[in-house]
Amino acid sequence: MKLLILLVIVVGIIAVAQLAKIYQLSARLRGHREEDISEADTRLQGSLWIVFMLVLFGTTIWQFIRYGDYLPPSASLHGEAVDTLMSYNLALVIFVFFVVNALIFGFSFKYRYDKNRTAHFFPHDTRLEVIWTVIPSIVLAVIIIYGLQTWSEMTGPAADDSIRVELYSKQFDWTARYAGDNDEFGSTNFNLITPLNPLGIVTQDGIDQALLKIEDKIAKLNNEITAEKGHLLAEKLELERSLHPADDHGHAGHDDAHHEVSEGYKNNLENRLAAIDDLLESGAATVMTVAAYEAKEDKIYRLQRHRQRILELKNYELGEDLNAWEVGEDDRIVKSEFHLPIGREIEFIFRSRDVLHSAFMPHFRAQMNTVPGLPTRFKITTTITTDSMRTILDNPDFNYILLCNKICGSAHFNMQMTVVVETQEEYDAWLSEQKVYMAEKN
Ligand SMILES: [Cu+2]
Repeated sequence: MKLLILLVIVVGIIAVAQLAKIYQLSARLRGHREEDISEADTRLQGSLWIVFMLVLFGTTIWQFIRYGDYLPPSASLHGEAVDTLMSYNLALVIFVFFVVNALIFGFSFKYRYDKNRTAHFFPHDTRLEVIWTVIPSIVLAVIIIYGLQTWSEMTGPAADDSIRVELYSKQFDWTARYAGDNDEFGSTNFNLITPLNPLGIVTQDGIDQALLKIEDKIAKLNNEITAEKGHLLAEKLELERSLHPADDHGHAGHDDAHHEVSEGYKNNLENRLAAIDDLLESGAATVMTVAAYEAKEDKIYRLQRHRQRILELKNYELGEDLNAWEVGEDDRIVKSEFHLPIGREIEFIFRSRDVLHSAFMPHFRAQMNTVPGLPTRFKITTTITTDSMRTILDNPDFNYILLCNKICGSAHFNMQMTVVVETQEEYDAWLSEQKVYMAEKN
């Protein structure tokens, strides 16, 4: 069947090519040149411009009717400003679109070839040049100034009574952080990031935890390399040489003196030798390549440096300001869903652990890149609760959403969080139930 279809297509192409050839031949026989175009042809082509223009305008208008209302109503105050800005820009673009296309297609039709018409020589007109330079400049300036104004309102300083929420991105999830009763976020340091402290909040607990984790890792690596067979054998040889110096002829007198002083030391060596023999006989000794051994040594070195950085942070960075250690202790950490009260100004602070992500909350018309090492921010004022929006959209399953809008890796699609907008009382109740930072440790 497929072969048949292919055959029909091939035969069809050959037929068309042959027809074109016949047409050329017959035209030549009739004394026509290929480049001569009949008046009927010109009229047809000219009318086709108009037909195309009408189809283009028609489908554009149809798309606006069909898809123009693709967004649910804005659920934030500044979202309304963004929507107005977008509508204004869109109206302008549509107006220009219709004018320019009407001129292009209309003139193509009106000035189609006519052998009785001679072209008018019109090389330059200063007035025309000024008009089509100045008008677009003014329009563009208005667009830019209006856009900048809306932008600076969204990113301007937040009010004192605004609620601050930190959104922390990493491959591949979001974490929200709320300041505790002290209304202040604890400072953070990436050196302190551990599974129990994913945001690296600086507190005594956080530091102890990170140090413990590092000690564990160093101890484990140390065990691995001290049980290496080649090194054990070398150590054994060394120990045996120290324990039986008699093998080393010519220094007997000196060794006797040494023997007297270090009876305890000798015991230590013997114990170590016995331990090595146990390891070798039990088969617990490992064999690794020189490269693997050195890689582990290098890892230990880097962990020690990490430990050093934490100790320095402990000693110098916060130093005298004892309060700084406690600020973060009541921070609340929230995963998978976060809540906002209705009618309040919310200031979002965005941070990223690893790569660029983008926090996108389409219903609030809010989007901001999250940049490693550079906190970004954005403020909105909520206007519609989740419940009201469900009624408006007639969709009982509707939820506001935060999602990542920057392709950040393999599980990017899964990087989202539900946002719940509710009354102040509901919000307060919810927040008080949220996990206090590292609470499970105490
Ligand atoms: Cu992402």
